[in-house]
Amino acid sequence: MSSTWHILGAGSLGSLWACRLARSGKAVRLILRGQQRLAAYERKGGLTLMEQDVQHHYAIPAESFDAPGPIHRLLVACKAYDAAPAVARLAPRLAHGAELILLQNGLGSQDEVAEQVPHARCIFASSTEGAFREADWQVRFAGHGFNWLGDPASPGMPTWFDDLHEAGIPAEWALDIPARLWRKLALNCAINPLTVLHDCQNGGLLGHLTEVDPLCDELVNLLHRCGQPEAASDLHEEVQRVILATAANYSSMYQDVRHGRRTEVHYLLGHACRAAGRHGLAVPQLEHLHRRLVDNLQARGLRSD
Ligand code: NAD
Ligand code: KPL
Repeated sequence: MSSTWHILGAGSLGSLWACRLARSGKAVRLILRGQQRLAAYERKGGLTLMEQDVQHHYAIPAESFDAPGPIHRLLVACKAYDAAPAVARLAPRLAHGAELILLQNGLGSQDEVAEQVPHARCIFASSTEGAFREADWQVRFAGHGFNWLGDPASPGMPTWFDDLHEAGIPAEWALDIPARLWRKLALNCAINPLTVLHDCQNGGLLGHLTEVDPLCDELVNLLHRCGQPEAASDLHEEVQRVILATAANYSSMYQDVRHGRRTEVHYLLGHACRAAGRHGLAVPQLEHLHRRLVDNLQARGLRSD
């Protein structure tokens, strides 16, 4: 089985992973949307990673979707709403037993991807690292963090896991990956939409704790109903801790909105509301927040799905 890391989505996180894997000597290939993007990339000659004030260039090979050759290991680094359609286009190239690592935030996109590739193993990831694009093919490593990877369907650690340590990618194999994804989703639901609605940094929510707390109450009930008691434990305290620790930061959803980009709301607050509906659980605060957010996004001319 080939040990090449194919990377789908050469954006912020995909480029960060690609550069670190390539500099540790791993075989890496980027998969780009089409011939035009491929030509633009080849003119640039590679990816640039900025870390503090140091910049390094990595001449990582790239190909388009229809390149020949099977794919055995695929890092899916698109946004949640792009992941399943992108993987569906690549499905004919995925070898039997191929492994996909899904970096998407939130929940729901992982199952959408898995439906496209029943012959592949889907490994879910939850990342607290931070990266953003400064220009095309140039990414800044903005926040050190950690990555948890796991497979809810099968506990065995993949044979390539040490590649991550060798590449300096901080990671742990997590048997409780659904709980970790739910916990992050709950934090994102309690913080991110309110930062958009109040047009504030995370710390600005200290002035709106009367809105944050009832959301946490409903999220705790929802997590219990979804069989995720671990993810519910001390949620109120953790939300306040994160608000304080990231007081000067703008949430990822705030940044998407500020840059006029589509948000991942469907896989965050949208997923929470749909899950509550499936369980017959009333979540009026979350529903109301979702409606306000959708209205706000639509008023800005942004997609709200
Ligand atoms: P991004 O928008 O910077 O990158 C996504 C890339 O995927 C873009 O380059 C886009 O062109 C590409 N893409 C989309 N559809 C494609 C297709 N069909 N074929 C080829 N390429 C395609 O996004 P990002 O910030 O790297 O986020 C990716 C995921 O990681 C999101 O779910 C995000 O929530 C999560 N995440 C990001 C960070 C971060 O700091 N950036 C941190 C934690 C989690
Ligand atoms: O993950 C986050 C985000 O901005 O997406 C935090 C900092 C936890 C806020 O919800």
